[in-house]
Amino acid sequence: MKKVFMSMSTDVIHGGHINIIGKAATLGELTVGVLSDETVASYKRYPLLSCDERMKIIAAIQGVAHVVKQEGLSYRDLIHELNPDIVVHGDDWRTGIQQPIREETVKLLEEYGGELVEFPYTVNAEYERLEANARSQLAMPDMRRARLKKLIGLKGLVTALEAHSGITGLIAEKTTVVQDGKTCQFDAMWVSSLCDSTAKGKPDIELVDMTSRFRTIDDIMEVTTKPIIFDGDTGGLAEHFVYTVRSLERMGVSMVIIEDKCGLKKNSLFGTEVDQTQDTIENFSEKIRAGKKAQKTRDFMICARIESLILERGMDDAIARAKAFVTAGADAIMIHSRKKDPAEIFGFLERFRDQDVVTPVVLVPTSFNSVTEDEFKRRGANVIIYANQLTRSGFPAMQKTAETILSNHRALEADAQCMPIKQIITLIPEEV
Ligand code: SPV
Ligand code: MG
Repeated sequence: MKKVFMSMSTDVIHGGHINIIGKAATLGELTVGVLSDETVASYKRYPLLSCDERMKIIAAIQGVAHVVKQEGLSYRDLIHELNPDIVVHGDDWRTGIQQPIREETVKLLEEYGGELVEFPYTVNAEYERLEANARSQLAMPDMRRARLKKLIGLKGLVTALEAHSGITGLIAEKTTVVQDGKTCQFDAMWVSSLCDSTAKGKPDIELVDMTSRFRTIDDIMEVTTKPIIFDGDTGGLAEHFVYTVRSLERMGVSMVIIEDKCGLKKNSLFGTEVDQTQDTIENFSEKIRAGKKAQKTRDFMICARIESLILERGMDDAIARAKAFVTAGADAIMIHSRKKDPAEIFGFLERFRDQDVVTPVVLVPTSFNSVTEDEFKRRGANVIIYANQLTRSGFPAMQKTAETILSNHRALEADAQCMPIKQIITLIPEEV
């Protein structure tokens, strides 16, 4: 009997899936690779059913002889392990994001005379409706809020990209790259005070008020489903912070990060070039305690951001603060540095992980940007925030276009720098 292999990512099983399984089973003994949660999350959307549950359901379908877990979109490992005579897939993967996976599979099969059998893919309107429904559920406050903690648990390390508007939110939501048989997407979005302020032409000094910051969150939330980490600056007075916590929770934000500074806050990347005051451990701990007490849901996270390295107060101070803030109830710690050399960040991670192996650590590698996500993960970090790169690339591009038009007294020369008009008018999907 021939060995047949196919792969499944779905958690919404419909007649089309049963049909393709039935057809595959007529070709031989069928093994189904069930995509891991992490793979489904980075390729499609966060799965509504866990991999274990999906494996149980698929194993019970008539025609399925075996189920195995498939890590990654690539068939490479399982083809090497199982040596199937036939791989079955719908013909929809000839184009789009799965095309390179198809090409790799064809090559792997050719190596030993295996065969690819493709069945015509049929669009199932009911499935499309359920899929759209599942997607919109992910955008609802309870689902969205809870997902950051789940993703940290699932992946160990998650990434967040800065978003300051609906369109930057869409970029963070949809950008996908296929690499080594894996799809890469950002896991979450960072609503940066620097970029939110910059987009409004204002300095990053807590001048843009909370109502306006919430409006930005709302713009992003309206068109996306991914979890949001909110830059809460200093959190303001503890008496005000409790209201911020409640509002963010209600909106479906997953985490607020507040920094242990007080008085007129300036952006950390100025370091000691400007006057900045660090809050006392006692005051800041009190603010964290007040926030945690105000919180209504289990999944919302308050992250304490430590500015000791930015303000050159030393590693001992940073470590003492981390300990105190976790004791006060902080769900995560963010350590910041503006040095290009990551040594002090690595030093912090080593010392912090000696005393605490569970509390997630958040990093914003704007200056120490040579380190890869894998290395940060190995050293004990859990959240990597790309805090300002869209703003820093988008605004210069606009400036250059403005200059090109001014210098030429017409727009012709600027056209090459612009997205074609056809593309811009179809860029925004009608439904998220
Ligand atoms: C922000 O993005 O607003 C931040 C990170 O707070 S940093 O600019 O590095 O301080
Ligand atoms: Mg900020």
